[in-house]
Amino acid sequence: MGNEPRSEPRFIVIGAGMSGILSAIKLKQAGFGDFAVYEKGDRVGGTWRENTYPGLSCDVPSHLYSYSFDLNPDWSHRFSPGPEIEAYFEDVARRYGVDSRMQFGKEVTRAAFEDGRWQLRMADGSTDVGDVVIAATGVLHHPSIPDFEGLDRFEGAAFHSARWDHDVSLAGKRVGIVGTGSTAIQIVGGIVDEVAELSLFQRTPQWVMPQDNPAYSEAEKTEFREHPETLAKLRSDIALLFTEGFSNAVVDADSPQLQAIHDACVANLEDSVKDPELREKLRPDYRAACKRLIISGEFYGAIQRPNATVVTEGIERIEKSGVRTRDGKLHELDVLVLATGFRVDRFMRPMEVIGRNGRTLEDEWREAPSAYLAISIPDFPNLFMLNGPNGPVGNFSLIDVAELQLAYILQLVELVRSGSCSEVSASRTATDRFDADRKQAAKKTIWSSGCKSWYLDANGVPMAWPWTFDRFRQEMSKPRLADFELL
Ligand code: N01
Repeated sequence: MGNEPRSEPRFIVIGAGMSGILSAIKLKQAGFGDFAVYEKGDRVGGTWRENTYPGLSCDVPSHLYSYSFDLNPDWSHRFSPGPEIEAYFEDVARRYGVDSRMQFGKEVTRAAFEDGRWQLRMADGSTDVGDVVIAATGVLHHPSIPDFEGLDRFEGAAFHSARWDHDVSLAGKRVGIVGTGSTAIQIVGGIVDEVAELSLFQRTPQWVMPQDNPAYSEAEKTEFREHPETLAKLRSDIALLFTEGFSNAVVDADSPQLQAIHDACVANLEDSVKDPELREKLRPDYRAACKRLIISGEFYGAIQRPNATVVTEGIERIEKSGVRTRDGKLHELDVLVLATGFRVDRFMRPMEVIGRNGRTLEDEWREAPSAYLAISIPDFPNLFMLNGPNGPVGNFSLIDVAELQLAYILQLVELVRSGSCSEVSASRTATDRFDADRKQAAKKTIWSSGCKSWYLDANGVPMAWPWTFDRFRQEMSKPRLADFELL
């Protein structure tokens, strides 16, 4: 305490996706002029830059999946396609003048807290020093590639869904898709009409929530443009529906809303899938929303096309001409798409992060990644995460989550700027208490109701925020300084 005011702390933002762009805009608006944004890719956009697969869209309504300070009257659909979302982020970064502050092709490989400042090193050998680091590094970022025997011997084209190879034409091809997560389900709808044969390799069936995706008319867009209050009201109406109908439901497995979601999914399956054998193949044996709920008005129609097949036999190995399943059958393929998800426990890693007294993030997260209120880690001062572990990743629009988190972080940083302290990090006691409380609360969530999903950590404990979104909003409104170590 009693430090010199740091009128100009230097910020380093890592990542130029949705939350990195947000950070740059908000830092600029708060008068923090000294910051750099490092991005390993060649442009902004994060997940929307990396995912380009056919059928890509966002399963959060577009008017909710937008920055609160930059609503977009021009969204084409209730759930707009991926390229439109990517264009929105590029446009926001340009209009707010932060794209010029971003350095691309700069992968941060090491961040170490030494002599009261963060020393950064990039893959190209360059370095930088900052007082505050904001890790806007994303969650669903590192592809998870199964170690199928023989994958490297496949003679067709094989790629992960987040590394789509657009040089490979799918027209008239036999295409296999491994996985039945949100990604695979969107891809099925995106390619079934183009390919000759589509085989969906399903390890676990999914509940599918039906959803219309109407286009906004030109008249509606004009109305939104001319009357921003209409647009703001639409957003808050959607937010309320989302909060009450979904966010509050997933954290209370006994809630009537969750039962309503389950019933809607069962009815969707019963009403949409005609062939009883296929219907049973597609029927999960766990509750809806235990895994990330699939939102799709297209999947059941697409998978019932004559050229589509659901393969439920496990994958034995990959051979040069296709996938051999455990029943001995060879499924001959020209293209194999691995829609097998992401390594969600990585967060900032593989970046080497070293906190106070040489403590590494690997040490800190040996058991599982965790962070006080999803933001701060003891002994990693002035390092803050956006959409870090234990946040509401499965509950709400991640844009709202990041906006609330950033406003909270800026309140902490204000302590550094004013000279109240020079180092801020969550205390060990508060972090342990938060961890114990969230693990206890997680027992009541739908994610603990008996299925395997990416929400669970290596010990089978849901990592996501286990309380209501209102509680998250409340927590983010003002830091409880007693929970921080201020030096
Ligand atoms: O990944 P996933 P995803 N053999 O982890 C299967 C977001 N998202 O990319 O269920 C056979 O959900 C695995 O099987 P199982 C959204 O939050 C958002 O689809 O573990 N199969 C599963 O079916 C989503 O939840 C949008 O038995 C294997 C699939 O691969 C998150 O991204 C759009 C296997 C992986 O599913 C991740 O979705 C798309 C193996 N060895 C995605 N390994 C939006 O709309 C894995 N699988 C915003």
